[in-house]
Amino acid sequence: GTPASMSRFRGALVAAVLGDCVGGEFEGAEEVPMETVLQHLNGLEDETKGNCVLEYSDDTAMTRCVVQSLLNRSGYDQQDLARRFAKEYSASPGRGYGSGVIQVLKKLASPQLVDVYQPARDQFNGRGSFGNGGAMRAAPFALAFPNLPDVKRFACLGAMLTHSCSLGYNGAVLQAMAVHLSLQGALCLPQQFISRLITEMEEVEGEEEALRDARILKEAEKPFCERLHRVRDLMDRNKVSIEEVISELGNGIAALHSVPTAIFCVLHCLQPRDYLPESYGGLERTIAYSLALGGDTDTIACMAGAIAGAHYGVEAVPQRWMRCCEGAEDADMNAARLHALYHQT
Ligand code: 8NA
Ligand code: MG
Ligand code: MG
Repeated sequence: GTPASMSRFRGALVAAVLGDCVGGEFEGAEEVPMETVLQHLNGLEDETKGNCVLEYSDDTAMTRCVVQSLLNRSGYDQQDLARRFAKEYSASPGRGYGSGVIQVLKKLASPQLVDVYQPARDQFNGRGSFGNGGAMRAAPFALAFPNLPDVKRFACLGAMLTHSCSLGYNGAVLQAMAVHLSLQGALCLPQQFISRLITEMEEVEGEEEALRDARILKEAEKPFCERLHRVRDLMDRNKVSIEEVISELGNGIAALHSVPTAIFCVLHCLQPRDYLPESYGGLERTIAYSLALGGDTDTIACMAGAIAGAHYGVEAVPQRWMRCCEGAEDADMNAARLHALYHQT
């Protein structure tokens, strides 16, 4: 498709929901044989299976808040978004939220709250969360703002409502940038795509807070850059085992151990792989591969889905899979509205 086409917007938002709903089955599992993944995905083809049988989790619940807020406010409004997160959590607390973030969501509900970023700063003895909860809901920022500086700035602020550690919010910046570039067609040149992300993150992680947080947590000087270099090394290799991907990139709930992993899943699945069905297109390969890594499967598949969906477009999303996922229809409609906002601003 052409850069920033409607199909790419719809693909990004719908495939993110799919990744979350389909990935929920394996969340937290240590080992997920590919055979089990393919069985699960085959089951979605069953005509007798009811519509929306796979429920979405916190990833989609919070993404929907971001989408609704951006649309209703025609841009980023921290008060409005904070209120929506709090309201969504109190209406459906059982969506599988991270154990720490729940405290933030409860505090955000208080009408006395003056600074909406304060509850996030109080997390983990003032260090803030480095979980992937900011990154999992970052895609809509890339679908609302056409300019990269806006995408980076608002993805960062939107994440800081719950994640004040730079290893948390910079994961959101990276994820939003990956969706932004994919939307422009940048995945047609995978080497340039990853190089561009590294260049951008060099700057982002050169900020004082980022350097300080990395030091405190005993990570590399620029942790996301280091991981992206590993992504580049892995993509240059012909054969890579699942075990190597997990040990090099991770599959956990930290943004650092999941956002570069999601990006790798997309890049690795640009070509057919002999352990994936020949009938699968790139989007199906990406989702299947993300699930086979185990760990935080719903979130890794959700983030990989958003990036891949922006590349392949909505035509690549299997209708049968979409039918099974709660919230996929809504995502499709909202993507069209975000497309209008993006092209108007
Ligand atoms: P969060 O902010 O509670 O972070 C998630 C977890 O990361 C926390 O509960 C801590 O265990 C750990 N953590 C984060 N920051 C720190 C820190 N500074 N020091 C020590 N530990 C820290 O919630 P979130 O919104 O980031 O979480 C998102 C994830 O939780 C998503 O995967 C989502 O699907 C959900 N989830 C994941 C699992 C799983 O097993 N992978 C299970 C249920 C829910
Ligand atoms: Mg989840
Ligand atoms: Mg998860």
